[in-house]
Amino acid sequence: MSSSSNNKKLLAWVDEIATLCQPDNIVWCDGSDEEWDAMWDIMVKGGTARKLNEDKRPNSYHVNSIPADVARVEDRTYICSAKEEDAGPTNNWFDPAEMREKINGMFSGCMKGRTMYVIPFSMGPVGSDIAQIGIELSDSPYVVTNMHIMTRVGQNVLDVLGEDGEFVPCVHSVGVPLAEGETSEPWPCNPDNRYIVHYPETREIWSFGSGYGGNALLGKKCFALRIAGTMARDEGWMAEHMLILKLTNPEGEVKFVAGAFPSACGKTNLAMLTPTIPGWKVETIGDDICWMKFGEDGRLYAINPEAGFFGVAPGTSMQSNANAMLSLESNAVFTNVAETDDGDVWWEGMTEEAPAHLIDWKGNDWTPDSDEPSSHPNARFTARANQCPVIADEWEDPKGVPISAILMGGRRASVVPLVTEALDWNHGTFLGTIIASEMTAAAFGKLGELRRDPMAMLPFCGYNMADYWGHWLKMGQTEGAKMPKIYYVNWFRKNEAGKFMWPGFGENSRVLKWVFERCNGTADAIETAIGNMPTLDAIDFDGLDMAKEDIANLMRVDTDGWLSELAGIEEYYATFGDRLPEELTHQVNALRERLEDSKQAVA
Ligand code: O2Y
Ligand code: MN
Repeated sequence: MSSSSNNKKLLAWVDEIATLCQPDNIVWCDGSDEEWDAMWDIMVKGGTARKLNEDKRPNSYHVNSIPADVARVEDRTYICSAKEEDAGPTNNWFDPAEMREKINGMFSGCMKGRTMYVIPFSMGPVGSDIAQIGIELSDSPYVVTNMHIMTRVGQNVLDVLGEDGEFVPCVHSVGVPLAEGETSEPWPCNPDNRYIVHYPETREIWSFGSGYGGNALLGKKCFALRIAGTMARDEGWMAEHMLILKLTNPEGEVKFVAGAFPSACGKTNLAMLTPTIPGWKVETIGDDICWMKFGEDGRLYAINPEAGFFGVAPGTSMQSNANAMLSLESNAVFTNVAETDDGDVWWEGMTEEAPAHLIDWKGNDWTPDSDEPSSHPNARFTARANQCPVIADEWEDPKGVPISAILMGGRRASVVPLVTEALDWNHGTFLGTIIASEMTAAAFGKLGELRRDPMAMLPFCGYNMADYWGHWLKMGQTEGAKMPKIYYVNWFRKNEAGKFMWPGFGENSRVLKWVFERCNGTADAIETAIGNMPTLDAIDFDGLDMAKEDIANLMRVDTDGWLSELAGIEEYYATFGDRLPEELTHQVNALRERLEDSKQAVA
């Protein structure tokens, strides 16, 4: 296990960080199976990990963190742009010079007694024009193994980097140096001192104090969204929090669809869904992140920059997402789930009946009568994308796949109908800016409360959100651009009894079918004040056991509801001051006019 580089900038930077962090050893990672085994050997011996029963789940491991380090920490995530207004009101800004001083202090000697791993990784197929290279320096073997799954790690990345290629430098430390002879805690972290720091102008990432998920696997949210977002703005492409799926109709015609949904709104399930309508097929390109660049034909071509899934375990089952379950049958990592008596893993919702006895994620005996769930609500599986039974043939195509439609939506109990087609790109951009969703376990906040989550990018936009909206609008004005159609969807509308009206999961294929046919110009719609809506018979509801009343309600344009949303939208927009693109004010005014006109027409 070793790799090498002659990239002068990389070699100098590794030296510089080693001098600062003072690790006992430096290991250059090569992404090999031997390296995987060696890392797990260290973690099993150190009490961090447990190998799962080889007969049940080959080559897979279970790790539990400590309760203080279980999710992304948005309140400790910083954007250090030179000017505060360039980070904007939705980000935690910190003065870059002051942060550099802090970082120098924190990272000084922070890897003593540990090994610093140099992890060369590619976000996207190695060598693709849309892919980017990062190097993560980390003192966590858990990070090394998860990066093996989530990204492409190895010598081939360093080969593409060559002598003078560019990379995004990512430094990560759990923030717990060891004194001479001291051994590591099973889950080392420094929860009172967590800093997830981004320098958008110099394209650097520094993460301290957490070993978990998005805080530590720096290729994911930190690079692929926050830093890549600023690269995309500067270079005329898009880095989005979107799934990508391949949709095939019964005649074998294919379209690729992207989808922006806030964390924990079922992106992984939608990306892998099993259609309930005969003859239709959904295959997966990616479940979380999408990078899109214009092709020569003016269309947006997308890649999934990741190589694996870091999915929420609780609620994932053969019923809710069989393809995810089948992806994690081997070569997988499980974090903060429960341990079964036969050496496997279990989480709430995996089976209808819970096992009679488990060891919960905190290491305690657990029975179905226990007061707490056996797994943490943000427990995760890390699974290789190439193990997904419905991974699309094109998922590693270096050219990317042409996107025909973008779905966007949050979790709205009222007002927002099942599906609305945007009138054009600018209107679709406007709909993206007004996405709102309920709080989830993946982020700190009050459960159940609504928060605005434009384009599902609130925690992930590495610069001023209003400028990001401006970038969307500018993309649509690019000469020769053939932008995807945009659809605003809501799977979560409730009826008067407070029950979800739409069954979701595989039934979402009915909406996908309408979208596909709209892209082909073969499905009906009527223009309403809020956009183009399917006529009642345009969506295939055949065989769906749903009350007619609920179907009508799902599609109803709630004119008064939308009118009362407008004040909230304007109030939200006002927080961006003069950075707000004028076009969005125009969109609100135009929507108000259309709503008032339609109200008058009815009266
Ligand atoms: O809590 C974490 O560290 C993971 S958050 C996450 C993981 C995979 C995909 N999406 C998300 C998210 O929060 O959007
Ligand atoms: Mn996500």
